[in-house]
Amino acid sequence: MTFRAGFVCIVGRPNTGKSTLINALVGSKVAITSDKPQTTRHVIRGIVHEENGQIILVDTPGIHRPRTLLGKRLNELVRTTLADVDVIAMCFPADQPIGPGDRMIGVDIQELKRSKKVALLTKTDTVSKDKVAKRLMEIQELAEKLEWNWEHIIPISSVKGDNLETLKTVLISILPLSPALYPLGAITEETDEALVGELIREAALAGVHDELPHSIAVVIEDMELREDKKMLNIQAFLFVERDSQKGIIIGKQGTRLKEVGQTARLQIEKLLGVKVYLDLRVKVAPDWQRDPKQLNRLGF
Ligand SMILES: Nc1nc2c(ncn2[C@@H]2O[C@H](COP(=O)(O)OP(=O)(O)OP(=O)(O)O)[C@@H](O)[C@H]2O)c(=O)[nH]1
Ligand SMILES: [Mg+2]
Repeated sequence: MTFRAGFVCIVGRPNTGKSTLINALVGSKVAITSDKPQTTRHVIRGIVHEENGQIILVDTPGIHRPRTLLGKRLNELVRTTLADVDVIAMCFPADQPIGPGDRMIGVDIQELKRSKKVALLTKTDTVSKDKVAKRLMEIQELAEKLEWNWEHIIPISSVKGDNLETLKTVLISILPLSPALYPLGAITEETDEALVGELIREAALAGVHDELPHSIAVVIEDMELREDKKMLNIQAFLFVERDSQKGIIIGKQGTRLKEVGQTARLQIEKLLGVKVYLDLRVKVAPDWQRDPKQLNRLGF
């Protein structure tokens, strides 16, 4: 039997279902998701192990027209990540028309001759069969306009699990012949600390609106098992950009922050299999999304 392995970079506009897809394919939550655009802010690898191959999925921030230095850095991060993968899989959500944002990404990936290109029509559970057919045509037309070809165009639903097995088979079939690149059973390279920080951010994103989701950043200040090894102590800071946002995050008499802490704690306990004590505090880092110094400090 032949064995294939390699890197598949998942790209697309914000909110197109990239991270949800990665979690569904890996079968475990390696990337946080939300209904707010620009949820993913780092490159995250998720590894799929099959009998005849290994797919290293690379999740990326959604490419968008940047309005802050953070946005600019995230776009640059995607472009450097893209340069070095075997397959580029671009996501188009079935519930939205193809627009200028997609064409901009199309132009970007057109130049990357070395990698094979696959189009994924995501969220097919949200539209009718007719709509799916129409979108598939539009995706084909986009490539024709840019004078290149999709290796495959595959409609999927990560939520329903539709076509995910087919997608795995297709992806392996176009990866290079190679021995496994990661040990069996490894599903991500993220450190526990990074995963914990993201779970806290995910909990904080739920239920906030407008500009606030973008303004949230989480830093794990300390993470240590208690001496009896029965409890993990975590101290974390939740950064926002303004005092008014701090008030919203904390909520009346601290109720919102408490909810965020509880949701995050349960998720962390599930992930790490140990009881958690979470000390979560809110801090203001004025305009951190636009401030190079603050961005560096927060790891961007
Ligand atoms: N109905 C439905 N919703 C989906 C599906 N896949 C993703 N979603 C929803 O779409 C929203 C965005 O999903 P994400 O996976 O966070 O999107 P993303 O492309 O990673 O977004 P960014 O990281 O911001 O670029 C979330 O609310 C998901 O629950 C799907 O197959 N069906
Ligand atoms: Mg994402």
